[in-house]
Amino acid sequence: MRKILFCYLLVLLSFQSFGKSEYLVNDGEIGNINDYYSACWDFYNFSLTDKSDYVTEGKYSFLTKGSKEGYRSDIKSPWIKFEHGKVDMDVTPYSGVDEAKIYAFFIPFDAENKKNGESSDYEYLGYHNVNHGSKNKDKTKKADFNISKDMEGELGKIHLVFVVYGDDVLLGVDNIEIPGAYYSDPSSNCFPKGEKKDSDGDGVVDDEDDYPDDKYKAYNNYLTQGPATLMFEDLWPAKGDYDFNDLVLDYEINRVTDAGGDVVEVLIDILPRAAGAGYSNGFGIEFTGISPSRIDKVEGLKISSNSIHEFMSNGLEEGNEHATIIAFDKVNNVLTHPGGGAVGINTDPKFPLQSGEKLRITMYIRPAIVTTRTSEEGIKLSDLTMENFNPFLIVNQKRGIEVHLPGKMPTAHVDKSLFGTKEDNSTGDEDAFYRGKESGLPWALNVTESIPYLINKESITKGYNMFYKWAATGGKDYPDWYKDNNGYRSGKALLNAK
Ligand SMILES: [Ca+2]
Ligand SMILES: [Ca+2]
Ligand SMILES: [Ca+2]
Ligand SMILES: [Ca+2]
Repeated sequence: MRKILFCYLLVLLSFQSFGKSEYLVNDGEIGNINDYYSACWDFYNFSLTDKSDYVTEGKYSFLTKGSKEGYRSDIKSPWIKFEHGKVDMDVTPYSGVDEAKIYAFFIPFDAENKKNGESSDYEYLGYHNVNHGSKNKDKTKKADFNISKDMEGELGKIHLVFVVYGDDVLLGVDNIEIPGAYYSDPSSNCFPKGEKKDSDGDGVVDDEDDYPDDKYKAYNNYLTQGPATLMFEDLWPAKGDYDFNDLVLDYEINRVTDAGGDVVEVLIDILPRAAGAGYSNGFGIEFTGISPSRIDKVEGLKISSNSIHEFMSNGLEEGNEHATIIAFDKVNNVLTHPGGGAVGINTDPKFPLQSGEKLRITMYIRPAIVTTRTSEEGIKLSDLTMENFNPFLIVNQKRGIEVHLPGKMPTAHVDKSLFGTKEDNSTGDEDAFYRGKESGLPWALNVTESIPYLINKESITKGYNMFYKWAATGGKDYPDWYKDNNGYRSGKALLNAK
């Protein structure tokens, strides 16, 4: 708004040259005091009048009041690059004004003051006393203040303080002239041109700060460009029907960093889309490498009162080496079964699609602690990449049965006796975990964009024609198997609840 307005104000604001010097002039003739605010002037206890009895010159003048005890009003200029000369104005004390004192100050720019840029180191420029005088009719007087040679080129504002004495009286002000060039940027909170405002003082200017009013947060850092899809097969270590829809969810992870680059919050958005399962499954995420003690608290989990999980006071699951959240312990907490004998939720097109409950889980990171005895590094973005993202399914309320992405390690709660049984080929070699004996096929998929999933009992190879080639080559061929490229998908086998 300010920007648009300013374009036309630039035309209206007069800049005048007297000889060598340039002057910023305010004669009130824009006619609306709000437009002056928009152009970075400040007025306190002033109005703009067009009542001819109180207009000094032109159609408009600024007007303030007086009182017996003295009535205070102020005018503050925009930022100005000063030139040598005089701050000058017309002052009209109307009938009854005993005395009007005008004090002028120079406010230098202070880049350290990110709130408004004004230095507290005012410079007093002088003082004028005008009065109505018993004989004079309402006569306009000049008040001027010297801008010395050594102030030339300085960036600052002029602050005028008026104290008007007289019972119920009025004082007019017009034709304020200040030697120098207009230097405010109305599109940047009226900061000087080229100087940026940093409202919360965290060292990141407002324009670049995703949290301009929160000094503890500065940037959003998304793990993926838009939502990504996770799909699970829950009969591990058996192969199962391979429809990968026993749990389907979309997720988005935002790692919020402060100005120093430390992660302060992890925001995990989860949209449950389908649960084509007879089992009551749960879903968790381990942040590999992040110690549970580094988490201050976790909010937004959907946990049943009779949960099989135990939790630490900060909300993480108890007993893990790495920080682990249980987003929901039962899929029914976030997706409602349609009833009517449907197998699962949102995998049978004959039943109405249910909308899943969106979860926003916030994991607050404890600030790094640096004392004389210990020095703890902050958690950086590089500590929270896809490498550290270890989501998993907890199968049918059995804590020991976890299904992870291929090559990811289980949590401390896993029942190790299941590894290497049935189709599972998990061995001592980390990369072999959660890969099948046949062609290394996985039980969980993480696709960094949101994709459709399979109708109940349709193998993923029926919906995604390149899937098998991708999986059987260990990901070498068709790394883009999930894309909607020509010949890649068979729509008949796919559903897309969101
Ligand atoms: Ca005027
Ligand atoms: Ca900031
Ligand atoms: Ca901030
Ligand atoms: Ca299945």
